[in-house]
Amino acid sequence: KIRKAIFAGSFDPITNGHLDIICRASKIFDELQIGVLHNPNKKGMFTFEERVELIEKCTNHLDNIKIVSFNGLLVNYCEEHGIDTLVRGIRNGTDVEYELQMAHMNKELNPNIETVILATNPKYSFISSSLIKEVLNFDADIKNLVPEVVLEELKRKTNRGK
Ligand code: COD
Repeated sequence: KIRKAIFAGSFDPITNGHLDIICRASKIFDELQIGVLHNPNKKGMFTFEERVELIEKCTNHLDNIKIVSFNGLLVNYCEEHGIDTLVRGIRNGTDVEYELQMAHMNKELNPNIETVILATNPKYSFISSSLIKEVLNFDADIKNLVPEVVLEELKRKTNRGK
């Protein structure tokens, strides 16, 4: 049986923390879908198309990745596409509480789907898309925190950053 998993998120934008989870999960499963939340009502810094394009550019060295869009309940998307595992990442205790709550809700919604939680690589434990956008406002050097293509795009969009 082919093991299909999905790593879902907003990815606004993708960071080195996300990418690390993607690379590690792609070794565990036969196919890893990257589920990009498509919510036209939620305005982020990057459009849906831009977020997808950035993920494409930094995952093209992996051959079992598929970038997909979803809206509505994630477990429904999984059911419709034969996916039985949700991959999530945790950075700290706050993430643990949030992820456990989501895992339990998703289990309630569909008991056939498992959540697999990977612990962050410690060197990325403080990285989040929102903190990156915040420090960029102050021209911070974020080159170790996001993939090169993301850095270029962030600099282009904001005229800030190093
Ligand atoms: N290191 C390791 N992991 C990381 C790092 C890092 N530095 N940064 C982020 N991550 C992990 C996050 O913990 C998360 O697991 C994943 O990467 C994605 O993160 P984000 O922030 O891009 O996306 P989220 O967490 O906001 O995405 C939430 C979903 C969109 C997946 C969720 O809201 C959802 O499934 N929505 C659809 C509706 C639904 O089904 N709701 C019911 C949920 S119970």
